[in-house]
Amino acid sequence: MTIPQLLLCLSLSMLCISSKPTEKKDRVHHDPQLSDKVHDDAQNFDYDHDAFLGADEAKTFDQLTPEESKERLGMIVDKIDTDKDGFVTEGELKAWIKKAQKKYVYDSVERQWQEFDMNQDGFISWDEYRNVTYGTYLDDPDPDDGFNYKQMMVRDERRFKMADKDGDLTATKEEFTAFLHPEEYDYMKDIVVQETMEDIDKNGDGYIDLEEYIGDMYSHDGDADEPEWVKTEREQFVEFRDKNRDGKMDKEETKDWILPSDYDHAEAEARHLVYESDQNKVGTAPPLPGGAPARMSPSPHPAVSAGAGPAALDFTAQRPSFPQR
Ligand SMILES: [Ca+2]
Ligand SMILES: [Ca+2]
Ligand SMILES: [Ca+2]
Ligand SMILES: [Ca+2]
Repeated sequence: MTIPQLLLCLSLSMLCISSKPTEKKDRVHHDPQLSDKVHDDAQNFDYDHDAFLGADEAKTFDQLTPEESKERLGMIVDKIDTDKDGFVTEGELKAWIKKAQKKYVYDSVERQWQEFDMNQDGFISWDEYRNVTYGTYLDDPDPDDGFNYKQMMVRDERRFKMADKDGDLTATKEEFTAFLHPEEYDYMKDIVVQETMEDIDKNGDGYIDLEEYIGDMYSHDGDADEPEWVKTEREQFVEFRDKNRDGKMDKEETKDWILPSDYDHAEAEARHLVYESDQNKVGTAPPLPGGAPARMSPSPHPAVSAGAGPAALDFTAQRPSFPQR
């Protein structure tokens, strides 16, 4: 897909994201929503802007003049085209939307990085992490809460070593991200399952039975009757969680529960945009002789300018009279 095509078809894009019901205590790791805005293009394009830019960046765009918006958006589209061949592939688009979707992960790592990298060498060693997090306890172990801290430290060390791919007991930024957000990394999924099972498996037999499962999300507190949602959870356990019907959840069953293979919104959106652009055939640049893709015009792209239609990504478009954020 060419860049002008992308910009035009973004204007026609509809992101179909269904909101999930919130549960009392959710152990399940879902991908974050692409936006928390209501998606109704008839009102405004806030939803699409969030999905494409991330909420913070989209907010920034609201403050810009039309000229500034055009320039910024042009630069962003250039960035999506990572191999700089003038075409945006489905893969490039998906990677971009995913990055916006996961921005909170990278932001949280950035926030914590300075705090832990004591000697500022660009790495976080296990010693640095341990000293910052448990230094006070290690200096003066309090026998009353000591057990808890020790347990937490042992658990952190195990997870740190798992994230530390090359085993040098020092985390690069990538390894530290895997440590702080293990659910985002395939190679960390086993330890996410292990930690969750340890939390819930009160009798320590290595399985989660029905009472342990319910006990993790609901405490009776003397209530005679269980609320309706707890009854539903009991049914869920029997019908869906305990797949082999032996009355308890093993590792695999727990993994299917807490790390479901969610519908991939980023992939769906990327595929949708590519599909739309094939339908529209608007703004296609003729291929160069020999079939080589034509290099698109440098930013700001004409397609980003005001008046290019009710573009979802046209940050210069006149909005309907709804209150601005
Ligand atoms: Ca360091
Ligand atoms: Ca390492
Ligand atoms: Ca158990
Ligand atoms: Ca089972």
